[in-house]
Amino acid sequence: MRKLIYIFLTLCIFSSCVQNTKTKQQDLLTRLNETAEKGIIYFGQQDATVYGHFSTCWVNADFKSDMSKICGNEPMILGFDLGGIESGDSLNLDGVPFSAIRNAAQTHLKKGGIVTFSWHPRNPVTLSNSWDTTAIVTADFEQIKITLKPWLKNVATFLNSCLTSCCDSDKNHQIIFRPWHEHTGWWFWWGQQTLTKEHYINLWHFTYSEIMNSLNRKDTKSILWAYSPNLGVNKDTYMERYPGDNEVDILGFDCYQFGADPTSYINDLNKTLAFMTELGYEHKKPIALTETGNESLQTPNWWTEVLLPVIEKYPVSYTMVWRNAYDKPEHFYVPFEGEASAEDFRQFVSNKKIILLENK
Ligand code: BMA
Repeated sequence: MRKLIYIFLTLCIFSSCVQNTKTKQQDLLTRLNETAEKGIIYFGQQDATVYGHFSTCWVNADFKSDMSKICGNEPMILGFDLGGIESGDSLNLDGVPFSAIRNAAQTHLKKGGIVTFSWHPRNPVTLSNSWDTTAIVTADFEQIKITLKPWLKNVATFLNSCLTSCCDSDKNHQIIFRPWHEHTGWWFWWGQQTLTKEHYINLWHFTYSEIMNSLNRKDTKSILWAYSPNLGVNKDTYMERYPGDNEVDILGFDCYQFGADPTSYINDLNKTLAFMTELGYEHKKPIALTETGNESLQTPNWWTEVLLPVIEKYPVSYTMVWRNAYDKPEHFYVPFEGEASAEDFRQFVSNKKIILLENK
């Protein structure tokens, strides 16, 4: 009898260890992959906890995000932009101190939230901004890589600083990095009008190896890489500049509704998410709507009648809307207090498929 009790207790201890290890090993990729099985979608916003419509956390001590003022919760996915880090600036391209970004990212990771970084770096030839597409076509690509090398080091140093000091020793925090986004458009210097397909893929490989080599924690994968073409692609053109399964973890897509009429947005989303669902199965990767929104929320009930009915049909792991600028009255994507779509937004986030941080 004693022996039986002993065996039983040993089994219990063993199974609880397995359980613990499983929880610890439940990495970000697993979380994103499981959303499809669970029928859930993580919801996100760019810069949500560092500023909102006419307020900033680094100036107001009592800052609360627009989202939490409207619905009591923060987004599960929190996006930030690293534009400016390449030159060692202390503020990013939208005037946000990198110290505030680091604090907000660490706070969010500790609470179990998911952090994603995009990067709008300067034009490496003219040193003007990302939207300056001049001088790239005629530049020597090897020279561009020489300029980018220390820039990438700065990115990796910042990512390391977000990941290391926030980590409990037994937790492997991870972040999503989404460089060279919307490259199927014409507006960035890394876009398809400026870089050849070979150069774009080469740029991705170079970025991947420079950053991976500079990470502090090499024992585990600290970064998931998201690839995100923009509106206007079909299944072939989506994959035309794909750098390969080894260097991409998430298949993303950036798509905005311009103006008040949602018709073409709905069509584009349906068309693209349908072939992305196939690509997700084929490449065994989660899919995500990495940037979306309707600036100034011009369509009534946009959340429950436009966005939700489309995304809930596909295995979208997360959807992230863009920022509520603190200094541009029209540039907002989530309602703030008193804004007309606040009630519709509350309804949207109360749908059990939509997951915010700590709300379910
Ligand atoms: C754009 C706009 C710009 C901003 C940029 C990077 O879509 O929001 O105002 O500078 O993203 O965040």
